Amino acid sequence: MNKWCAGMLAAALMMVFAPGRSASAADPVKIGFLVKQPEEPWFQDEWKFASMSAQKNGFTLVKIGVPSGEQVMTAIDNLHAQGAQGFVICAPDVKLGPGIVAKARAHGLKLMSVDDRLQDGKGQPIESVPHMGISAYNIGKQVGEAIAAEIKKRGWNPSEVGALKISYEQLPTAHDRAQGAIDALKAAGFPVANLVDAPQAKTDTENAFNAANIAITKHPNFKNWVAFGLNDEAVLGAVRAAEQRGFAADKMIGIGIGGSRAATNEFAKAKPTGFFGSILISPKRHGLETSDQMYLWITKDQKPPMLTLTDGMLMTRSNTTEVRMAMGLDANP
Ligand code: FCA
Repeated sequence: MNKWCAGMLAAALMMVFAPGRSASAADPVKIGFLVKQPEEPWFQDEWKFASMSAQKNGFTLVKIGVPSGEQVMTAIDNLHAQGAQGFVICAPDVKLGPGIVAKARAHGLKLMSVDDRLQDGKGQPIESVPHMGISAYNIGKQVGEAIAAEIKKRGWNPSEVGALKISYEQLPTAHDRAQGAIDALKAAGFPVANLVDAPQAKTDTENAFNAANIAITKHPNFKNWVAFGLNDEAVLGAVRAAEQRGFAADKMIGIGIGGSRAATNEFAKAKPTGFFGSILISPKRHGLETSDQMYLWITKDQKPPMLTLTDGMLMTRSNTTEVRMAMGLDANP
């Protein structure tokens, strides 16, 4: 083989084995943070904390809302074109996992998931992608325990109480959260027959409202209601639907998950609503810590922990500030 051939071969090999934009130590660090529902306060808070990491570490953060699979794929291409080295993602559908992994790899981009863990073609978590999520089942149990305690405190007869499960079964973290709540209610002696499934088509307040509205109409026998689901938006939808049907704060106990503005705005209302509480989870850990980890991975080749599951704390109207401070957050979101 002459020199020219060898050179061509080496160049071809480099193209095959190093398809990403080759990053050198001098390249400015650019990290993407892709979220499925940019309008949701939880994700805005995640972005806020990711921006803090960017400021602290001196990298450029690229925030992209990706409500569809198509937008995810375009966003990853754009990140590559802009010279990013990695990204953190909460995908609109965990089944996009294999496609996201393949595209990240093709572009030589480091990949971490947050909140919703990516799945492979068999519905199993993709364990090779570092992930930070909430300890969904345990947090669901906290919801169920708090609902059961409040039913008892109010002296309600459980046989007259309907329990609305605002469900979104295709998302594993949604399933696990609801299952935790159901198991805790059962353990507290709540009648299983009074559990009412209200599937939502999308994970926002409007779809939760529609789901709850149908379920409540179908069960006129209950005197009081309780509600739980994936997040604060799910429970807020249920609370608004219950209000419309005459179940106000004295006849409804809704406990959400999240604790961002969606919940604190509700607690700030002069008159209590059926939105009794929320398990506050940490947008700081999910936004700042994941971004810090991605930065260290890119700059120091330090791989993030493969799985981190974060906790939550019950927050109600009466202890919003204390609980937020205890979780290392500012008094107000
Ligand atoms: C999921 C939910 C969000 C938030 C997050 C931690 O992505 O859709 O509302 O609860 O998990």
